Amino acid sequence: MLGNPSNTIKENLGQIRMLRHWLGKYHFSQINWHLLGANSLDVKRPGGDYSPIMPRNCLTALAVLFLGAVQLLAAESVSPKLWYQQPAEKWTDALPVGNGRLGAMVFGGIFDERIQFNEDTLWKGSPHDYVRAGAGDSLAEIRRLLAAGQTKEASALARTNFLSDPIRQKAYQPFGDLHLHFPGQGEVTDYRRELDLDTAIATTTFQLDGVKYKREIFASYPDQAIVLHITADKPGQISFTLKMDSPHTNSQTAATAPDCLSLTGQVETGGLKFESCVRLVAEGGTITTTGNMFAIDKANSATIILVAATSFKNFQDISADPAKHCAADLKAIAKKDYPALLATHLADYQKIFGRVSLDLGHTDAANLPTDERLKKIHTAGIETDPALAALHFQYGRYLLIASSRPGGQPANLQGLWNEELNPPWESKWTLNINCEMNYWPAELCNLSECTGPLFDMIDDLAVSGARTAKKQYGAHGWVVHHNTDLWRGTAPINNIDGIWPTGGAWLCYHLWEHYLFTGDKKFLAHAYPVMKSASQFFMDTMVKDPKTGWLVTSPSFSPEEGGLCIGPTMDHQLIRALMDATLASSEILGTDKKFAAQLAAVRRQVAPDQIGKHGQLQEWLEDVDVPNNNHRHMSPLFALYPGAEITPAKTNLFAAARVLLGWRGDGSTGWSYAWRIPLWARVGDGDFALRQFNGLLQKRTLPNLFDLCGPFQIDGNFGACAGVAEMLLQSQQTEAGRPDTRIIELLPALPKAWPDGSVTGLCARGGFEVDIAWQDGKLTRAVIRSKLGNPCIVRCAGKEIALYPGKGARVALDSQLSVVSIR
Ligand code: FUC
Repeated sequence: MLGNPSNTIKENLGQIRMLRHWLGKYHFSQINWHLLGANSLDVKRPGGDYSPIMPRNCLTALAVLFLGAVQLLAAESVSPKLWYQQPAEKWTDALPVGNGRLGAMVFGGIFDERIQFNEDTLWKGSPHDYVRAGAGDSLAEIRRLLAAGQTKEASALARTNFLSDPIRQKAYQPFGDLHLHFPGQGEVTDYRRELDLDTAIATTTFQLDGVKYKREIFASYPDQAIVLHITADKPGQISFTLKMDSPHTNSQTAATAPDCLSLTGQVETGGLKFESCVRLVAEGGTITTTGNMFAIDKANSATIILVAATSFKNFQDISADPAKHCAADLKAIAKKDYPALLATHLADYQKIFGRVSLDLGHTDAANLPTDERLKKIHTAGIETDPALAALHFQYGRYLLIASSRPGGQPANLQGLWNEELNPPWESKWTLNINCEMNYWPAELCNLSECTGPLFDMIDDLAVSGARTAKKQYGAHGWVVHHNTDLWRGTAPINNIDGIWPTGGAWLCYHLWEHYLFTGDKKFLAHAYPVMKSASQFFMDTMVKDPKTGWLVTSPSFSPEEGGLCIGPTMDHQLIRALMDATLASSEILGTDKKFAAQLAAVRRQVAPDQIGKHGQLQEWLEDVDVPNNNHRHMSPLFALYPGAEITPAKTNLFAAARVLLGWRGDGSTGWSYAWRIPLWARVGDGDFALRQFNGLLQKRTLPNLFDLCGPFQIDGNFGACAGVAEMLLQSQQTEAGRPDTRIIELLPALPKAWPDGSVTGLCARGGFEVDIAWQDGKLTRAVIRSKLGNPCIVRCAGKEIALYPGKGARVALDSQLSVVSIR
């Protein structure tokens, strides 16, 4: 290996990324990674840091770069980038940046640049309890009618008396736009617009009249600001005007200082107030401020810093002062110049993003702009461009980092990015698949901290959901139905398909999964009361099915399929998962023995999954499934994925789940394609999983690789990301009778189209990080790093090995799963 022999691949890649950035004017996009030793899997340090500072490491990298530049590979850079040869025409062509709270869509216009931005607490409405007065009074009658088979009457009563007030929840809002106008005309050459996933920087470059222009934009999490930097390769060439406005009618922009513009407004009377401030720093030239506009003339460079805030404090309090928030954010970075802002951003972002690499091979298609690659695979299929599959996977990880960081709101239906006052489904959190799907990649794809906002929301829902449990069901505990918004609405909304009481049970599954992946007992101690309270709701509200004696939910709905009903399969799968997690937690934490005994008694009575007359896993209590029903929701398959109750060890149920999965066929909406990917991976069929991924890319993906439900909806990006990881690594099973011994399955569903490749840094339950390399469809090498010191069984292609790695140990395995080294 070149340079310092103790350097690892990740460190080398980190150096290259940093150096490429520092030397941005050179195009070192094509590097012989072989020279870096990237064909080995000798990864020393999980989650290795990439220092933003140049010194020692860069000398090594410089040497490597020099040699690498001499021997260029034919394929496009390993560095994952989306890039285009023309500006965005539509919002859905623009490129997203985000720091979890602030997001922006960058159009890359030449003479007119638009940067549309969001802040994740700007919503319609105000603190509100959505429970309809007297809703609880109808519960007994709705149940009676359902039990008597009078579904129509039960539905009519539920529709008028049981749904929320108002019937719809509130919508996520756009915040504002920056408009930059650059005087000039003429023919532009060498135009390029890109989003570099290694740096989270969107860059626009072009030449005009012999001058090379460059605009870079990123959203910094540590500095809570969006930063735009404009440069040219000749002095005095930067002239433009800058305006800021908002689609909200009650809003205005004014200059508040010679270098500051501020936009203030209110969404609606009594609603959220908002403010955003832009500070402009120019090197050379002049700045004039006229009313609501800056004019910059003949500067050498310019840096624009945008901060934004609303009056949202929490879901029950909107008395915050957005002006104060903005002022504090600007003050905190007042002394930082552009290189300092950039270094802080890169150090923060790359530490998270750089934990996972994926190489599925390259074809010539990788040299094309992203939109052309997407067009090409419409006819040729994703198997002709495996690097696009890897790019889409890494884009999913990028989007989660950009839309979900601790302290912010969880990624909503559009993540963080929304330009519409009336976005589809209010761009809120739909809990009967979509919000959960957003978080599927979090643990497995080494982005564990991105779950923070989801867990904060669950804490809120346990509060607002306790009100709904009490008023609407007369029950202890908490409940949330199929949607929630900024005001943490928990009552059933929209129509009778909103009467689905297991949203909270599904959310709690993420708490438990977080523990399984991290082993964090402090976290579990915090999560336990929330899981316990969610369990209490079902202990109080499940009813006895007179025919079988099982405990079932009533009223409920199998997500968006059939009608109002008693006991859909998914409900019981979710409730069993919740109760099992609560029981396991109480044991791990050594707490609540008496409650655990009561819960265990209830758990034993919850309706089991059933196999119907066609050999299918039933969707409902009755055996009424219609063969080949290919509904977009895969609800009764929760227990196969993301749940873990149905495994190959449960032979009959596994076979029945496989029948239902086959019936469901191909996806339709983006997220429905995406859900099918990990499901097919869980039954070990990589080719069919890839077929779903292919469908998603061919039919439900925009030029900027955003997922489409019908309109843009981000869940499919995340579901596919998790699905690809699930094709390469699974850890949902434990050894029989040994719940502390994880089975780590390598390449459980590798498609034929990806014969050669490698992945590093995926996570397995039990506290492991895993690297895998394969050739000709067969494992060549794997590395298991243990973070917690748990035992595990590593399986691949019918072979297995039991490992007892100590905490911090790194075990390298060969193609036969024999141990090569232990460190
Ligand atoms: C679920 C889906 C719809 C859509 C909506 C936001 O209700 O069934 O297709 O994705 O969420």
